[in-house]
Amino acid sequence: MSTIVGDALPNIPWHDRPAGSSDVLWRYEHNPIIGWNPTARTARVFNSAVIPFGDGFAGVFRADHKNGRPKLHVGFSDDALAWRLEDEDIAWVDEAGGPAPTSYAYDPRVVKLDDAYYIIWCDDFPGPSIGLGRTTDFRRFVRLEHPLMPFNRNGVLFPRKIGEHYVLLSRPSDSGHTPFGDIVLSHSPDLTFWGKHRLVMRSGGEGWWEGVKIGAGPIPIETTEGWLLFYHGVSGPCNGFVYSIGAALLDRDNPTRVIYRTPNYLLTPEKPYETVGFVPNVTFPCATLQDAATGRIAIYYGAADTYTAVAFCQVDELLDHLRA
Ligand code: BMA
Repeated sequence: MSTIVGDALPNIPWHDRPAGSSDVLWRYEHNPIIGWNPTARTARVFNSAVIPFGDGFAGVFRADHKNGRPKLHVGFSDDALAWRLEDEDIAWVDEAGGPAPTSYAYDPRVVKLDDAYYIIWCDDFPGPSIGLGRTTDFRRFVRLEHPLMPFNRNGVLFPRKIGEHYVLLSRPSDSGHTPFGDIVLSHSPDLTFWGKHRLVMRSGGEGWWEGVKIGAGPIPIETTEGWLLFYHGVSGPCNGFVYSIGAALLDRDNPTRVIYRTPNYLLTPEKPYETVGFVPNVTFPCATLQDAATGRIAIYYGAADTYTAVAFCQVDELLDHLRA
């Protein structure tokens, strides 16, 4: 039985766990779903966000252009696996309707909040900070005030107010590749003014796989037992960072309280599309689709800063795994 609080999603992409596997999170056998040079202008599409939209799905994709700069692109899909990506990046406007281009933009998340879709990403402030924007139709995209000051590279909104406040997870950083990082949480009454900052989880935990830094992944999933948060955990062997995927359960009314946290990663770079690419050894989750009727979850992650890949799990099995 599912413990997910939310809507049924009968058209969620799904493949059963492969025979012989006991993994809590298993990869889609046809990964990656987006490979090198997916459009004329773009070299690599990864660390991207998808969401149910209309009869199908929409997405906001991190696309590194052939000049090396990341931008955000829209895509649409009927099955959330085969994507029609636009070659032009999003033409942002400001709240007055004037052009508001990004100099770079990466690692988007998308969430439906109230009557609109909000996009949150790493933006140039100058220097990395959190950008926020809104759309209702995935055609017109409006940039809003930056929620946080530089430097911060990783913003994730909760899908509803908790009590009186919208809630944002982030990972304060430096302006470079940041050899540290914890997950903090901020509150806002209006999505403009943010405060009451609180520490949620620190890097380290019990494992070296998350010893350098951790950051929230997809929009947290509400369950009857708490908020299910997939996150990235980074270790620092001698030849660079390694990004793996873990999960935690946060208190439903007070998400600064961590109820469970995986001692071991759930997924780490193993497959060639995860270990070989523009940045080897990266699995970086940015979105999920979930079906409250069956408890199925599809997780979208960037692989090796090059590919888009999908993994699956069943919410009850994951909660049992976290409790163990
Ligand atoms: C992080 C972000 C991600 C990227 C990762 C590995 O700091 O920049 O976009 O996937 O590094 O390069």
